[in-house]
Amino acid sequence: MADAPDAGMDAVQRRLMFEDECILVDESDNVVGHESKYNCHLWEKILTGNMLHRAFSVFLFNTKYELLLQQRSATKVTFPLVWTNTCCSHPLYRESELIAENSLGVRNAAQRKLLDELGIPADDVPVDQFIPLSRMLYKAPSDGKWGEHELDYLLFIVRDVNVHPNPDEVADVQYVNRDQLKELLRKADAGEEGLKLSPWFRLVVDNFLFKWWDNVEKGTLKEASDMESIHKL
Ligand code: DMA
Ligand code: MN
Repeated sequence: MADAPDAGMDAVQRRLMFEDECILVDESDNVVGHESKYNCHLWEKILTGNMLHRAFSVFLFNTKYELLLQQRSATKVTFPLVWTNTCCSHPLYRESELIAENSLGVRNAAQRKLLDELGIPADDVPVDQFIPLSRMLYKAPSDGKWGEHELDYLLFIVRDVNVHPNPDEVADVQYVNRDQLKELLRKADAGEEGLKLSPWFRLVVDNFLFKWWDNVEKGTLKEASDMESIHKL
């Protein structure tokens, strides 16, 4: 018999897989239910059932306008060891993270996970400082058993913060300027040093990031925000 999908799963990640209850949405981002993180990320279920769920991706810049990247830990069930934007996760099916107004639920979740994954104190990332820029819908396989199908809120924040990565979540971190990111993209494309980028980070890089980086530098992120659109990528 084939192994169960969770055979050999890291204990910390297993707990999150069964305790975290994700928010199921339709393609217009209306809440239609809830489902365990485990079921939401099983590729077989993604392909057959409706496991589209709400997610967020934080892009944190310091005041030198460098972007903080993280490398996911080796124990992450989906996309281990890939380099990606500052922090990604899911708002959970709970009152504080379901608040739709001004994406407050998602911003509350972002503050929670920046502390959990990167040890960034909540005071360093006040919820009113996150600027939701847009939403994107995408599907991506991780390996044979796991993947993503998400409606992802893209949140930007410009702050100098204290960072203490949690080794259960994060293998490494680095700040990059535009040229350093371009060099990482080149290496990933060339397959150099085994460097891999997450599919959702790559979608944001290819479709939006450098344009929005201009807005970061000019202090015009709010003007760039478009929360009416959902980009199907
Ligand atoms: C899921 O991130 C969200 C996106 C945008 C890919 P994740 O796998 O890091 O979630 P978690 O940190 O909750 O494990
Ligand atoms: Mn997900």
